[in-house]
Amino acid sequence: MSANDLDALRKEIIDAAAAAQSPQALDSVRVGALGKKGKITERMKGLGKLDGDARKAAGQALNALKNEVAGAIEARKAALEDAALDARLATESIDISLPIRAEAQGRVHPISQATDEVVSIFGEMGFTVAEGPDIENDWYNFTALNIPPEHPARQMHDTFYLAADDREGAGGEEKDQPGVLLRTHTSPVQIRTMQSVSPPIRILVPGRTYRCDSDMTHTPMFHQFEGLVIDRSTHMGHLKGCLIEFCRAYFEVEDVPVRFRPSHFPFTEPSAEVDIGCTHTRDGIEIGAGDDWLEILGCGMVHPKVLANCGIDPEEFQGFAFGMGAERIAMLKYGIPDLRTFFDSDLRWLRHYGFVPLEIPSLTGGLGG
Ligand code: 2NL
Repeated sequence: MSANDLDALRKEIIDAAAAAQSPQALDSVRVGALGKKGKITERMKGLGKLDGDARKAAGQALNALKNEVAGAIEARKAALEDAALDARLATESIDISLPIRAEAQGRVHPISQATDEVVSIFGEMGFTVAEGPDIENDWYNFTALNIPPEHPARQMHDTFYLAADDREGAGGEEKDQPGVLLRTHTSPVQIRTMQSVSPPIRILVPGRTYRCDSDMTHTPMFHQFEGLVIDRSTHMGHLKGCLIEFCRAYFEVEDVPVRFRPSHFPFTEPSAEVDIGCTHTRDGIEIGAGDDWLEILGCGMVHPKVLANCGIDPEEFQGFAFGMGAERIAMLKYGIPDLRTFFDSDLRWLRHYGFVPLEIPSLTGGLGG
């Protein structure tokens, strides 16, 4: 094997590597030169036939050639990979100077907007949000709340009871267990919270609720916000301060008149309904000073029996609770005249009454609406 021979082989392999246009083609060049039956490998095998100094010289020359060829193949491989990456990046490039398209399209539903606003107001006062299941049983929805068995709310025509066959895992012993229902208020969430965490408690509970009722002013599914505060010395003054502050923040009228009117709920004692001042105008209702009153929420001091039902000692702790209809307070603030339109999924309605997503309500940034 002459030096000329080796030079020719070197040129042949290095030219082939440089000409390879793909990793596969390059690998064929590698196998043809350095593989088990490759041209360099075959020549290495032939070294055994030589002897002494000739073998040593030829071995060194072949080794040098092998290293040089391997280096050239590696370099070509890196170049091919770079080129492939450049090509991919070129096809995947995006023009970040284009305007965002979705911004002008989507709208936040007034119920979501009202929820964000109410959560933000009570959040500022130290409340956290609590949630729970829509499917409940009559202990959590009624019994724990001191609502007696003969109470009208428990009747079939006021509450959606689940037929045994519709229940998860129906059959067996569960089939005989009565009173699985769709919650008629969010209060079961407060019951579950009182059972599982020890006071002090300060929670706001937004959520869907269900009643077997459908006409101009009632829909079978609607939304509520309820709140619960429990501590050692929570009293009626805290209830009043908290709810007056809420009315002012939510309706964004600093001196809106607020009136507490005695009322009755089985789960609170004493109980009250809260009205705010308003004027009826040609265009609808204006919130603020005026000679009319508008009922917006119910509240009271949690009944000692309700505390005891949840394992809280009424001698040691007391607290207040409140509840309001989400659709109702959204209609009042945003001037939406008809409850039923909330559930029509009409995009023209949503474009009119909906909110721009990036304007997130906060007390400092403005609640919007
Ligand atoms: C209304 C009145 C109210 C409550 C809800 C409540 C919950 C527990 C204990 C005591 Cl666990 N009370 N919730 C209290 C008073 C009134 O809602 O008019 N809602 C639309």
